Amino acid sequence: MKIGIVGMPLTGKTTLFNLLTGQNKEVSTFSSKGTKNIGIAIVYDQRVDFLSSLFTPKKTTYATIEFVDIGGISPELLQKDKAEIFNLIQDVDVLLFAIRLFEDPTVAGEKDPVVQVENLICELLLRDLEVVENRLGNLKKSKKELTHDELIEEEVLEKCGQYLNDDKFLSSFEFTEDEIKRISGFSFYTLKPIIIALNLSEEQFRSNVFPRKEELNQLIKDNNIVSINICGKMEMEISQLEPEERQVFLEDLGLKKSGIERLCRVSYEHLGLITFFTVVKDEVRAWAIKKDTHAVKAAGKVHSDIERGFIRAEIARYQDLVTLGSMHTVKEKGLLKIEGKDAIIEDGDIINFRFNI
Ligand SMILES: Nc1nc2c(ncn2[C@@H]2O[C@H](COP(=O)(O)OP(=O)(O)OP(=O)(O)O)[C@@H](O)[C@H]2O)c(=O)[nH]1
Ligand SMILES: [Mg+2]
Repeated sequence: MKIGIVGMPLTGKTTLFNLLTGQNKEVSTFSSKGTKNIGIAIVYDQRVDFLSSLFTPKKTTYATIEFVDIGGISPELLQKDKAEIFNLIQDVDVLLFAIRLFEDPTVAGEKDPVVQVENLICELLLRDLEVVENRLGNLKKSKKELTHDELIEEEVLEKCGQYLNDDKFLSSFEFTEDEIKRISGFSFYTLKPIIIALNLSEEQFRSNVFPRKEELNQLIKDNNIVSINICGKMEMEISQLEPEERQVFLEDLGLKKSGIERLCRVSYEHLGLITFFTVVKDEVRAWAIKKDTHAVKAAGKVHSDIERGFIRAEIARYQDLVTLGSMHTVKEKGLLKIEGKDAIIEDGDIINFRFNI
């Protein structure tokens, strides 16, 4: 999964990036127009640790999330610069809005959180509308007669244009499967799920009291967004401490879990993701997939060859393994299921794919 961190200038995007990835990129009181930071965060999962202690593999691989941190987006930017910034996050699966609530007179930038959210929403709508209009313009200009496919594409894009002109996200509409296929190549931003990180000062974070809370909650609800509170600066500093020290400082902030663990939980829930595990070739590994995925598609996540040559999936439940203590006993008790292509994968399934190519 790939998450793009977007926000207006100086809202704490790079601070958030650092706290999520444990990196130490420069944060400054000057706007950093041209940046692009990329980092990987591990999706910590205690079940992986258990499997690893049981199977003692050579390698243990947690699921990961890739983060992209970009320069701030503001109405004052030139169209060309905006387009450049947006291009950097065209292929992300999720948009993470960094919304600033902390107050600091030495840091310039938009202070009103509602204005920040509305601004970003507006930019996303404009971007998508521009893509729609460009493509429609090209189709209309075409000297050749439009093919059957192009005519359908035109129709779908006109529908998209109407939604966007009404200030509505494309994600709020029920497209048919065929329509989704036809527009998937455009990487529309308003089709991407959004998570908001409210970047609070320590005091706001501790009290959970901050300006425009009601209006923010309404905006979040109206646009099918979820939000998470962070205490950017403080949490970034904590994430850079030695692991033993981290927990003490987090608990002092009233937190059980780190920023990345909280964000993972929220994003897995919001995106409807679950985890399955594989134990092969001396590697224990966690994989994230959408709920209700079929076994053959889960196989494809591991390797396209396994999907192509899929024979069956042998599935054990994580909880059964914990209770019984070994794969051997799970099998003995008849709890190892042999499933075909269409079996629905559940959270915590430990899968051995049988395939032939
Ligand atoms: N007081 C306070 N300052 C913060 C917090 N988060 C970020 N800052 C400060 O705000 C300034 C900008 O932070 P960055 O993380 O660089 O912000 P950004 O959104 O990446 O900025 P650009 O990339 O320039 O748009 C820095 O001086 C940070 O130290 C916070 O939670 N509290
Ligand atoms: Mg930055």
